[in-house]
Amino acid sequence: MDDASNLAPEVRETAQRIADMEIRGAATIADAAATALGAQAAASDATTPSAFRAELDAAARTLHDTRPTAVSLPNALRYVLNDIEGDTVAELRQSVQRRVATFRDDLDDAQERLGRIGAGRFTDGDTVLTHCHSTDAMACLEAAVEAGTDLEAVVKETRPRNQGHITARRLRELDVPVTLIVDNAAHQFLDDVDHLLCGADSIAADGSVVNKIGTAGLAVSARDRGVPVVVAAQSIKLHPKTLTGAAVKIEQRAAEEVLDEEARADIGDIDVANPAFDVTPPRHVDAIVTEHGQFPPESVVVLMRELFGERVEEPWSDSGPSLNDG
Ligand code: RUB
Repeated sequence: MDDASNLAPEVRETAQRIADMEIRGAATIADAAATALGAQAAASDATTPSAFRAELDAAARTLHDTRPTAVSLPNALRYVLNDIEGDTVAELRQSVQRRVATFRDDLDDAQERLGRIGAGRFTDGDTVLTHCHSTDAMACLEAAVEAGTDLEAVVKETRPRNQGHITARRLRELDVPVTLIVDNAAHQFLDDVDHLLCGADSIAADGSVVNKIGTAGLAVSARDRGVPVVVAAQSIKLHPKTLTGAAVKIEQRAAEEVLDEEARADIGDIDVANPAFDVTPPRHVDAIVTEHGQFPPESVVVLMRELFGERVEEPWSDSGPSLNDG
């Protein structure tokens, strides 16, 4: 039966935590979504293969509908649900669980490999400017530090959610000296840094990089000052649907993230816009670092075709329950 009442509690909980940004960042969201599909497979008491598949599709829809911009989420769901094999519920369950385990291992491997490749961009004494918190970008910095490279970091706060604080804490743990700055100070610091390093939520076929709001303006400034703009993004961030002309949807988040009730009461009735991501055109990006090597943004399409071909179907995408149903 394809309804929300068959959703495993782990699926509901994961979906809620992604929507609330307790689970955040494209790679972490992908990992959590795949894990939740595994939980759905384990919890299912479906008695027929078609009922089992319908439950997984419903779980995938619920997870998919949480946040629209990071393509790692549908890519993870597609990876787990495409090519599951079996004639019985038990075989299908095992197949899902194998695919979840492989997906998660591959995700870890990819990040490690990408980190080693990205680390090669840094030399002793370099200062790196970061934006938001990206585990792919951190993997490059971690690998560099592990290899003995002396780095410093200028970390942007990244309003409104201050993900820069997570980056600052992680860099402190690595003994990298950190200077935290407000977002508006970034331009001024570009003369003091050697690299701009950020992650990505989605990369389009033309090499445009969709990442946390503020990336695009920062990349323009960095380019103007001759600071290389490096995007660390494992291949799960490549958006296969953009091969066929689809646009990446930019998430608009709640006004309360920008203006709390007290401030609103003080200012009066105004509109607040809170786009969570923006699009950096390929001409402002020097390199995209993936687990398959570094690419000029314009050539990332070759990798995209190689990895995804034209397989962009979403087996879960018929209408079905959302978080608020059931
Ligand atoms: C996070 C963000 C990160 C990318 C890459 O936005 O924009 O730069 O997701 O992260 P939010 P990672 O905090 O709104 O999810 O490299 O960890 O996948």
